[in-house]
Amino acid sequence: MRYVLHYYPSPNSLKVIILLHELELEWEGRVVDLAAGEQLAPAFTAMNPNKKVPVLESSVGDVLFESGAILEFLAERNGNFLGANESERWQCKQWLYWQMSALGPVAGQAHHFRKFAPEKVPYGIRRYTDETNRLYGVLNQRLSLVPWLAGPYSIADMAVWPWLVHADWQGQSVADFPALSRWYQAMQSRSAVTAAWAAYPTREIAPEDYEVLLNQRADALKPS
Ligand SMILES: N[C@@H](CCC(=O)N[C@@H](CS)C(=O)NCC(=O)O)C(=O)O
Repeated sequence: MRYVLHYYPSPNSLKVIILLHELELEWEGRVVDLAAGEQLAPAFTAMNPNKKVPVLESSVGDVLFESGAILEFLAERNGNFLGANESERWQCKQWLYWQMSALGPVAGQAHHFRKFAPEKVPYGIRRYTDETNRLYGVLNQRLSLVPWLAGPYSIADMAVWPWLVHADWQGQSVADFPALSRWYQAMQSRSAVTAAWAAYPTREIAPEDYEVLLNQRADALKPS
């Protein structure tokens, strides 16, 4: 089985790249240039009507979007990183959904208001900086009880770590949270994480290049 990952150097893509390395799968990465609007092209929209990366294709015709679903799909198909028993599996899903519904969207808004918004909105900056800080505290509490989020290492850890590599964009410091720091370093010492990070092109994109990302409404969904 071979896979193609349509991605961009962003946390939601990095989590899938880590899992592809952990599972030692055969895969090829194709960068979708978001600033150039490649995610709006009909060929991409046919794979993901939500017009966002990542998207995974398999050599037998599977096409999936939403990074959490992609992580579950690959982990289930390969029988690894989901927890070893029923209780761990539910812990894994619980923390995965927490990342997808809380940490990702909130930290993403912190990136937006602190780094990319064309106007400085103090309420938005404060709201998302503080809520991200609270979520780091939630992680710290959990990780003071268990080595990894689900107990054993799982896709939940792979989903969360990429959101912490940009802690400075969120006005946070992982070092302020002792248990989280211990876990963060344990993540960094995994060879799959190192390999994923090494191949992850960091891009500094000027705010004006984000025009296409910041100004989409429903009419951006019309076929072009
Ligand atoms: N919930 C989605 C979020 C995907 C997402 O927001 N992707 C961003 C990059 S991190 C994107 O493709 N943005 C392009 C756009 O908004 O036009 C997932 O986890 O896959």
